Amino acid sequence: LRSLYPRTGKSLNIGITGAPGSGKSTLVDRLATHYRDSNRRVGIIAVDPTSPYSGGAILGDRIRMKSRSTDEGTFIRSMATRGNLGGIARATVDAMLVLDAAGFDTILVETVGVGQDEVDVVKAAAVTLVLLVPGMGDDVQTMKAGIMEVGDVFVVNKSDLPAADRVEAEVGALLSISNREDGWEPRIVKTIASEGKGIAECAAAIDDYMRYVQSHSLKRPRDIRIHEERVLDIARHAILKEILSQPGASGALRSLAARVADREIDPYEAAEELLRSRGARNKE
Ligand SMILES: Nc1nc2c(ncn2[C@@H]2O[C@H](COP(=O)(O)OP(=O)(O)O)[C@@H](O)[C@H]2O)c(=O)[nH]1
Ligand SMILES: [Mg+2]
Repeated sequence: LRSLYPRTGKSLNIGITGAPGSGKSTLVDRLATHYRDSNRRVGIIAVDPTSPYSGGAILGDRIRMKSRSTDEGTFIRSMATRGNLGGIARATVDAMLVLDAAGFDTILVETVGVGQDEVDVVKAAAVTLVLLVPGMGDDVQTMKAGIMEVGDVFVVNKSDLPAADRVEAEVGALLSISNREDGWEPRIVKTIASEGKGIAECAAAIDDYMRYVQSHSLKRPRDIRIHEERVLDIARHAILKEILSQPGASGALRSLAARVADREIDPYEAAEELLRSRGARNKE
């Protein structure tokens, strides 16, 4: 990644998030086709919450995206989330960098918008699509709980189903009371991904946002914010790794934890102790 890094920064990274079954893979496949038609090289990364060994969801995604898988201008990579400490977000961003360096100018990242990991992933994208579908009552609820802020474009997919208009109105109402720091008013587009309807409108909304970012000089501040997070994340990880790789570290952690469990010390004290072991070594 160090040697690749100077070659990165050229791709348009698009995050797509939404509940399982909302049609993310279907939309990604259609968007990929749309971009391929204008000769862009498309990288696709699917972050799936189920392990490839138990759920088979990854194979499912690959099969569903089959129309793309024989095309040289498309690369599909699935990432399994195996519950490691924020590792998936880092690994996903790394995968985006590799595709970027390899000349994929458009990268679509599909994540299930649930955990912090997924939110971290979409925060690293230049533009984020939030998928909603009619008939999932708590979706709008979920948006209030945080996904609202990450959406630059809201996609009401499965607009062939009744109540799509209502979802659109609800999202619109919610958006009208939120006010974004950057002044962008998120677009709402209706799609029927399974029939390829609304895809051009969706791509146009993405373009609109990117133009807005460009014309309001938002790109650099946003990039800096993204990279601040990333540097912190890598540093945090490195510190933990350093502490836990010291000889006897796991034993020391175990006995600290036992003392916390016995109410001998509190967890904050224990954490400080753990950090001190690192400070001591650095002085040596
Ligand atoms: N009725 C309808 N079904 C759709 C639409 N888009 C996707 N689907 C179906 O919804 C199911 C889940 O789609 P998928 O793309 O796998 O969702 P994901 O879990 O969010 O990636 C599949 O059976 C799709 O064919 C749509 O616009 N309308
Ligand atoms: Mg999917």
